[in-house]
Parts: sequence; C-alpha cells; structure tokens
Amino acid sequence: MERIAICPGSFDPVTNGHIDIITRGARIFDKLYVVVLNNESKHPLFTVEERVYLLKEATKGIPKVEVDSYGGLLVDYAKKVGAIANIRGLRAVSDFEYEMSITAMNRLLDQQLETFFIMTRNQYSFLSSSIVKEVARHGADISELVPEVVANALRDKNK
Ligand code: COD
Repeated sequence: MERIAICPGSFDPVTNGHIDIITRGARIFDKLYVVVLNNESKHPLFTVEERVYLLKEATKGIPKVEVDSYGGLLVDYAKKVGAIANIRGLRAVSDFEYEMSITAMNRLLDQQLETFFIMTRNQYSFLSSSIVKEVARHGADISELVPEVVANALRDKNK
C-alpha cells in the first residue's frame, strides 16, 4: 500500500524553511501532497493560484511531491487523497501551542490521521513567510531565505 502524506500550509509565500520540511517529509513517504489551505487568521499577500504556482516551481526537483490547493477542511483533503499522515514543521516553543491546538482539533475531526512534526534546521529557525514579506517590502535582500522564483515574485509585488 502506498503511504501518502500531506504537508498543509498557507505558504504565503513558500520559504526555504518550508522547502526543507517538504524535502525531508517526502523522503519518508511514497507521496507527499503539499496543499495550500485557507488560514482564517491570515490575510494573504499572494492569491491561492500564485502560491500554488510558486510552490510548483520551487518543488520541481523534489521527487514524490505534488502541489495542490483546497478550500475546505484539512481532514477532508487528507481523506480525499487517501493520506495517513499530516506533516508539520516546528521552529520554536512559540509554534508549539498553536500546533497542539490544531492537532487536537484535527484529531477530533478524524481519529485516523496522524500528525508528524519535523524540527526545523537551525538556519531556518527564525524564518517565516511574514518576516520575509516584511523585509522584502523595505527592499532588503531575501535571496538566501526563499527560492529564486519567490524572490522575484516578491520584488514584483513590491514595485
Ligand atoms: N522551519 C520549519 N517549519 C516551518 C518554517 C521554518 N522556517 N516556517 C514554517 N514552517 C512550518 C509551519 O510550522 C507549518 O507547519 C508549515 O510550515 C506551514 O506553515 P504556514 O505558516 O505556511 O501555514 P499555517 O500554519 O498558516 O497553516 C495552517 C493551516 C492552513 C494548515 C490551517 O489553518 C488549516 O488547516 N486550515 C484549513 C481549515 C481547517 O481544516 N481548520 C481546522 C484545523 S485548525
């Protein structure tokens, strides 16, 4: 049986921290669906279509990865693609509380789906989409923090 996982997020936009989690997650499973979902508490800079495009470009070279988007619940998407696992990244203690609450909610909605956490690499522990957007808005060099296609897209947005 194929072991399928999902890696959900806002990905607004995808950063090198996300790419690291996606690469490491894809090594463990037979197939990894990276899926752009809606986070009610965030106001995205990029449209869903733009985020999917950037993710597709940035994950081109990573085997077993497919990029998608979904307008509903994470657990429903997992069922739709036959996933047994949900991969999330952890940076700091500050991520933990939030991750605990969404993991508990997802477990309430679906007892079968298991959530796995992959610890960030040291060099990405401070990295978030919000920080990247903020510094890019002020014209700082973000080329070490995001895939090239994202750096270009941010430059275009801030023109
Ligand atoms: N290093 C390691 N991991 C990282 C890094 C980094 N530098 N940066 C981000 N990550 C991890 C995050 O911890 C997260 O696990 C993942 O990458 C994606 O991050 P984001 O910020 O793009 O995505 P989120 O946290 O906004 O995603 C939230 C969801 C969209 C998954 C959530 O809102 C959701 O499930 N929405 C659908 C509706 C639903 O089902 N709701 C019920 C559950 S609350």
